[in-house]
Amino acid sequence: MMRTGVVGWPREAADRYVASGLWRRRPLGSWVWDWADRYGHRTAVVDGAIRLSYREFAERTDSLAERLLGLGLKNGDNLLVQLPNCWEFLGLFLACQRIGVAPLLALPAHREHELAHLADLADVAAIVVPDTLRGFDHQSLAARIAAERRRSCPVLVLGGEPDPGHLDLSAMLSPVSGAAERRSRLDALAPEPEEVAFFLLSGGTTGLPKIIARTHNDYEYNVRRSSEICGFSPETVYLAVLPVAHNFALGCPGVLGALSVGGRVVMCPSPRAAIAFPELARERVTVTSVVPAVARTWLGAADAAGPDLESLRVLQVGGSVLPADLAQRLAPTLGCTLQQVFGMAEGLLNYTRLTDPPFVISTTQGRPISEADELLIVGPDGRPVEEGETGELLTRGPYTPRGYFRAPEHNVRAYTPDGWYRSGDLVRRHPSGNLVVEGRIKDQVNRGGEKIAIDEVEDLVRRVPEVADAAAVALPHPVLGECVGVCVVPVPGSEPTLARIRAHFEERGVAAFKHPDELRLAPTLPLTAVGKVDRKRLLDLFAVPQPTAE
Ligand code: J2J
Repeated sequence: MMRTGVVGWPREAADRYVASGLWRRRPLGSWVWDWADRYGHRTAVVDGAIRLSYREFAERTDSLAERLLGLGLKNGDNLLVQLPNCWEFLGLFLACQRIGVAPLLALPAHREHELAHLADLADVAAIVVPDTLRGFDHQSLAARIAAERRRSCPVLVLGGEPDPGHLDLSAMLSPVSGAAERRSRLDALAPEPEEVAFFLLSGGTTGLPKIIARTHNDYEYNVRRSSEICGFSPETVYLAVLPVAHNFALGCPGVLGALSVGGRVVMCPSPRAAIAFPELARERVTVTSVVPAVARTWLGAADAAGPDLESLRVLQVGGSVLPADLAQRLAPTLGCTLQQVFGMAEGLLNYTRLTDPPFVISTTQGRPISEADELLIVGPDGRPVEEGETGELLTRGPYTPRGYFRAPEHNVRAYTPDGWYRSGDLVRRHPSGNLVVEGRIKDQVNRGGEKIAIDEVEDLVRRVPEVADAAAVALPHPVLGECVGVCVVPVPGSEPTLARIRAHFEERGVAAFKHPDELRLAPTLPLTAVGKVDRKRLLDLFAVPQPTAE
């Protein structure tokens, strides 16, 4: 069932990807029994005290898939998922793949502002949330969003007591007998491989988060090729510490990559060293992926405690700039190989190779995973720069969709007419052939790997009654890399504080990582000669400390 608003690959490119064997025309749901048949009694997933074999995992996944059908969900429907790292996420993700329901992967940090928009845009047919998480009542929020939907929208809840009318996700994952018959019933419902398998979120550069539709064909390749490059094998034990709703921990190679080669996945609810290190030691984890901000805290913890990280072979780091000092210290301190990853939910993935020389690993962000990845590095005039010069990275390829989901106006700016994705990243090619990320031209804050659209923040700040005008900027931050600064022109006679502005974000239900970190008040915004906000002068305002009443 084709969804509307999906920008597919042109016929010619799709045929080429199939003919060259990159696209195998297999729906992601076929993984479930491929894995169970091959790796049956091996442990697939560990989550705290829970350990499930591939076979148990397949039976539970299929049982859930059939119960989802029982709720009236069907091929072509979309479902909003907001779950922390837990085995149930994987069961749900794959149950959806069995029946052509596309999960939209929201982050645990998202709140009403984001979720209501996503539920609407994707016209979701069900919502799945934890009861509460870190003190926040997700169940009540999901109920409010479901009530706003024009169609009936069941709410599935993980943990706690489901409220009347809500369903218990754990119960829906309990195995029912008759696995073989159910398997063939569900096989008959497999979606077409060129259809949407699931939705990732883009930090976006304008407005609310954009939705990226990933297809079975493209993501199967994304995962398979990533696993190959990262040397994943049945010996792999992958620790999921970043949210698995992120492309990185999901399929680069992530949890799906580890499972698809018969490895073991350990679901960890937090990247904090105090939580992740004991898991790492207990399960003899061989590989994990983190953002630089987490890597920095791990370095400190490893220095201090000398914990048993001996099993760790590869640490993947990506999502934001990895400072050189950190890059050099990680491998020796943690006793593993560093792999830099420059990826994007929009598609293109670059990895340093495990065999690259150490100086290449610590100073570059890797190279594309596919020979079919097309890259252009262009100057402001849109023409390719000289070899080795810095320019904006444009890309097309077998796992880089040609447009955002249901965003035709934005697509005109974010993609060229012939389908190149404008990454907004400034890169240059290193003599080794790898890419070096030099900066970006998109209006975004990269706060510890979380992407925040500048104009979304500005728009929210302008809604504070005491604010006449506002501009936001990415400020340097010692741990997060960047954080959010806002410069406000107050309404005459008022003096908005940072606390006041943050409270406004809270009231509107905006994800906490987007709340401004620093505030400056100014009589006017600094403007350029053509009347645009002068970001350079804006940044200068933050160089001088300004006492604000908080
Ligand atoms: C500098 N900037 C980077 C890096 C991403 C793997 C890893 C990361 C992501 C991701 C991902 C960077 N150095 N090493 O999806 O599968 C910035 C760039 C890029 C944007 C994409 C994956 N790695 N970035 O971070 O969709 O600006 O994906 O365009 O969240 O992060 O963000 P996102």
